[in-house]
Amino acid sequence: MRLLIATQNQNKVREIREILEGSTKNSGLELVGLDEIVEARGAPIEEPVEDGLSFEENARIKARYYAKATGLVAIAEDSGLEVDALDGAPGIHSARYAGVGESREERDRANNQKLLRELEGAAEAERAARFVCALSVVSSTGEVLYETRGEFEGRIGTEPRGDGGFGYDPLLFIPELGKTSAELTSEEKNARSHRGAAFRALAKVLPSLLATLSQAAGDTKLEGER
Ligand code: ITT
Repeated sequence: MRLLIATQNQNKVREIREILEGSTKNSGLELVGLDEIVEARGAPIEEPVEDGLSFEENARIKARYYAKATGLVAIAEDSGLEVDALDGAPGIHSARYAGVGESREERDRANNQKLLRELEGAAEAERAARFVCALSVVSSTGEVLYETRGEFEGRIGTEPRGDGGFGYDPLLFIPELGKTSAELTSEEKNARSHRGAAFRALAKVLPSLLATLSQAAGDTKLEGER
């Protein structure tokens, strides 16, 4: 069975593949990226309008949209950074917080600069923050099959540190490790991250989810034969 990793963000795709690798190996499951579908079709898939009011709503919007667009079971996630001193901002607006930049790298850089500006003069205790990842799995017929959320706690540093990861990783400092998320190896980040937590929770229920889907597919076939 093919499962779509429904995101246009290649950094997310890389991390999701790493996190799910152990649970999908020899499982009969194939993880497919949007880039493979686009290449096979020779036509791009437009991005959906993410007009939900929460990470959960946006994850579901994306999973529904890409499941419909591809006819596959789609796993989408909406993620971002919540900063306590900013009442949870940038939150669901994390990807385009600074509102500028053509490329992802430019946007990430501008977002990080804006965040540091907004927090200028904020004391350490006010810089508490977390990454959030809401995950939604939707069947090809639009049925929500599974949803969960993961979080990754830290605090916002006073300057970017590290070259790993993407987005706000150079700014999320993890006090217990004395490092930012961008200074962790991908294994270290995945073991603690919001995305790691959400996708490991999914990995646990994947076998029963797939059994339900195969059963449903079998039932439909039987009905067709009647
Ligand atoms: P899709 O909607 O296609 O999945 P996107 O990058 O637009 O891709 P989101 O709308 O979920 O995804 O925005 C996520 C943003 O939150 C991302 O661009 C980063 O700025 C930030 N973010 C999420 N997870 C992160 C992580 O693990 N490390 C650093 N920044 C992260």
